Amino acid sequence: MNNISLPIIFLVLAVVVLVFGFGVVWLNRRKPAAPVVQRATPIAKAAVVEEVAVTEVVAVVEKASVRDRLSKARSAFGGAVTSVLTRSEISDTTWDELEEALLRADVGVRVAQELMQPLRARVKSKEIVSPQQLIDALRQDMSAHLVSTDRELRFDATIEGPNIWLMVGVNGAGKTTSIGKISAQQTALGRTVMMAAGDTFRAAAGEQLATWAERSGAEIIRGAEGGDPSSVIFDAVQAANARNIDLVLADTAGRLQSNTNLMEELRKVRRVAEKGAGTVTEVLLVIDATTGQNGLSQARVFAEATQVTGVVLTKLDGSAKGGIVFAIETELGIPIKLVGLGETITDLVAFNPIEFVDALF
Ligand SMILES: Nc1nc2c(ncn2[C@@H]2O[C@H](COP(=O)(O)OP(=O)(O)O)[C@@H](O)[C@H]2O)c(=O)[nH]1
Ligand SMILES: [Mg+2]
Repeated sequence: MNNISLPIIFLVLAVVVLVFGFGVVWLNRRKPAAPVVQRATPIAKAAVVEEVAVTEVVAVVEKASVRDRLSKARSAFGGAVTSVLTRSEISDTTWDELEEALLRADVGVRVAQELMQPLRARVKSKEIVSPQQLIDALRQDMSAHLVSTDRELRFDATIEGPNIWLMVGVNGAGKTTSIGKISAQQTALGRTVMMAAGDTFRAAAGEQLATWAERSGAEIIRGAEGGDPSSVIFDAVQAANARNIDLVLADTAGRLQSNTNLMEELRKVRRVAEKGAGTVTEVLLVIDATTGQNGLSQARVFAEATQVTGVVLTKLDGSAKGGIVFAIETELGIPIKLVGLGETITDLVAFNPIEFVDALF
């Protein structure tokens, strides 16, 4: 062996080791995704047979993602928390930073005050002395603000005819997408679902809903473009009743909330929906979390018109303004029932306040 070939052998060995190393890393990163992808499909096609398995998969997907998906909300709020914790004592700056972070997260002025005032008192009385104690107390108080609400989706198996869940909200909030996700979850629970394409304002809305019906294994009734939304929903309820279907998920149009006609139309939709065999057991207001405090004024208008029973807060994955949760629950007393964390069929989870608050810190 001469002097030149030895370094070359080392070089070749180094390359082999590197390639092998990258290969192992690459394979490991691919592996966890595989079972989810393979088993996501049966939600639609064999819901009853795969009932348990599918529910499990959905649960796994949820668990893994909530904290990750809230990274944007955390980056807005967590920066202040870190800054408070790096100081050795609680100062004026501490209060300023926390209050600013709460307002930036869009909890609203009232809730920010409700959170800050008791903490100031506890610091004054020396019950709380360190920044760490202050942050821990804030986290607890934030969770406490959100407890004792009934977040269960109301499904009454004892009523005659199908349960009707109405989806309301402004355009683009995520109504149609959320119906698709809810349908998949309810189908996985063993319930049969009929969708009602009550957004007759645009033809594309019916198409979009039909795609979700197919994906989630639901049936669908559609009306003509520009047709009367109430009659589409009425027809869907009648059809569901005739076929013994458990649940009607009714989509509605959502032009701007300042449009009073929309509110009248929604009142009518609700009235007509119950004229036949079914009962409206949920009116879910869909709010886009990225709209912040604006979502609160929407909630007010819709709640007055339609007796909203719960909120679906969508796009929390892309929002730094998750604090709207506090404003909606404390100022309007409407429970957040579901949160949207992305655009795919599994990206909707039951709202868990403790998990939510923890994800902000
Ligand atoms: N990132 C994200 N996008 C969402 C979520 N929910 C809905 N969207 C998207 O928001 C847009 C509007 O949704 P759509 O259901 O058509 O709203 P609608 O007008 O209220 O029916 C679509 O592009 C959806 O994919 C969510 O939870 N996260
Ligand atoms: Mg829609």
